[in-house]
Amino acid sequence: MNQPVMGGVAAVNAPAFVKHQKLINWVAEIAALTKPDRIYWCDGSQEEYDRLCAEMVAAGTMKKLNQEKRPNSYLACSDPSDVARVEDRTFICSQDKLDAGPTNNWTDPAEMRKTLHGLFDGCMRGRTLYVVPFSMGPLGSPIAHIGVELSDSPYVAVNMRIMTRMGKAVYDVLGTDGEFVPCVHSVGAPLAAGQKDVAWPCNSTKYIVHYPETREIWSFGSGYGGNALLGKKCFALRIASTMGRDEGWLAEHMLILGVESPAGKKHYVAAAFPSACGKTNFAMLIPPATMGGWKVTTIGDDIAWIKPGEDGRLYAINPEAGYFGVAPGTNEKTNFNCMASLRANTIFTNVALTDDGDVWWEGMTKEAPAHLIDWQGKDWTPAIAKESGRKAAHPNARFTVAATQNPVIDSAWDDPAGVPISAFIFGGRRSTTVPLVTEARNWVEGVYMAATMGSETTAAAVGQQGVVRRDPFAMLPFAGYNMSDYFQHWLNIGKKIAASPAELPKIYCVNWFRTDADGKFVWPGFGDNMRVLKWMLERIEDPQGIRVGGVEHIFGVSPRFEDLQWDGLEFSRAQFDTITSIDKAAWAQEVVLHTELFDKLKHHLPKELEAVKAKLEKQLA
Ligand code: O2Y
Ligand code: MN
Repeated sequence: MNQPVMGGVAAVNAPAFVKHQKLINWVAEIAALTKPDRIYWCDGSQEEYDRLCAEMVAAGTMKKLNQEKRPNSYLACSDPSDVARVEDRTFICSQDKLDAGPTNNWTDPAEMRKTLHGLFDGCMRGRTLYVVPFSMGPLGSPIAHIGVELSDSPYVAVNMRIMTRMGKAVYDVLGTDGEFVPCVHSVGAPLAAGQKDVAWPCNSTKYIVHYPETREIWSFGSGYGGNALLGKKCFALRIASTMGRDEGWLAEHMLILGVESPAGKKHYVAAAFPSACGKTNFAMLIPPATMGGWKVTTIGDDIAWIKPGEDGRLYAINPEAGYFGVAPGTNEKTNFNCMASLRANTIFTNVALTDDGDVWWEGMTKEAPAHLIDWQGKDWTPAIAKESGRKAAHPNARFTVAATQNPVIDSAWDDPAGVPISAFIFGGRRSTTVPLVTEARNWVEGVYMAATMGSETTAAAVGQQGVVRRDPFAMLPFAGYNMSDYFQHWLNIGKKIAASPAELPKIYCVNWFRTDADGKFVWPGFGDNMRVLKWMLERIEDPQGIRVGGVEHIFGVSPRFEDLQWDGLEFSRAQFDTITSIDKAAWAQEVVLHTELFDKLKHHLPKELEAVKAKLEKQLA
């Protein structure tokens, strides 16, 4: 249990189940720096989870929701200044600035260590240091890796229990000398003796720091999401991508889904989309019944770790064990399976509270309730919203829920061996230019598609709306090293598979967001995306395109109208043309933007990608 302060230093008192002396020494070292009042070693039990939640309810950090309506669920509301990932405060502190590349913030590691030492000195005074052991990926899987997060936030401890395999069993895998990624997190709000705490402690100074060479993560000042749950973006993408580069595997911002044909043939695909492109919806898609018995199951909704297997194929795991999804816009129509997942055992953050103790967010129901308490604790009515534009839920409000609550979880989601990947899909939000779906003619062309991917900004992000931003591989904020080296790594993986007996996965580029002359989306999306998935999978089964056709254009191969199954959907040839046409003038402008990106990334930019661009330019000339 909580350990008392002895002579100003909290006793480490590691439990008997911790046999890793280096870990115990590291906890002692961080405690000596941060000076918490107590050290608590998490065991990951349900009893512990319930107790920490009860303590947060007593402290005003969380509210317990109506047990009848939302059993064992909680609402936490953050400080209004601490509501999202802070990309401008996120640093990749490699020894050499060039290794971080032009798309990351960089500071010399020695200088950053000095700054952080100052900030972390005494930053946990008056608080408990929670030792949170976690596995990213199934415990003991050859694709999984272990981390230990030291945090002064009980909210982090309970969220990490949902988002990762967290608890005692991790120590069995670690043994006496196993490797782990050390993650240090503080909300940066020490308490003086007798000082009353606030509901959501945080600090206006924020640092989310990665040292790729030593594989360390240090986070200060925020208690929110990707800034604080360090297994997710910090470890599973930024640090893991550098591990993947060094060890020959991939850490990607990708969902993984299983697709089974009516004949019972199953494939797994991994798909990368920038935020606000419906990734969680795609991962839990319900195929139209009229298509005759296709099934989609979820392995993961956000991150994939992918390693070459002995047979040369790529095998993927979801390193996470839960979903930290955006609540606004989610409803029974957009994502039935997600709503079903949220019926119980869920932590909601920054959504609104109904008068009967349940949750609500914009888009959850057609009609808003007559009265709510909004995410900032203020009275909210539809009339107030109309007058002030004030949202009941923050646009980045989230739910944290265990993957096992998803009714369409794939039976292999926890398989330590991972699942073989048949295709990679890359998509952005583009109202023009990019066709509904394009198959790359080869691996290099597919890597080019992913590298040059762009997406229009939405209201969900700060800044100008509708502007196309390049987001290579949907990894812009998450690549832990130089983006050009990352492209090269993808090319190298392709060469490695090509040299093995295995088939290379096919690569596709999709765009669900083409609009008509009135600015309305033409493609219905959601479940109907199954029609596109079906075309891809049939092409994979028929690589020569003998039975499943397509038409070749400057960018790759796209289906003709007659190549997609239309049962149950009224969709005209003219509509199809609107979302698949290639406008050469628009493509000429598009390639100018590719050139701008390549100019920015010119250090180590692979020649193969420049060659694909040159070929495109030649075709457009
Ligand atoms: O705002 C945050 O901290 C969450 S960001 C996030 C959460 C879940 C999945 N993806 C993302 C993302 O930014 O890509
Ligand atoms: Mn994401």
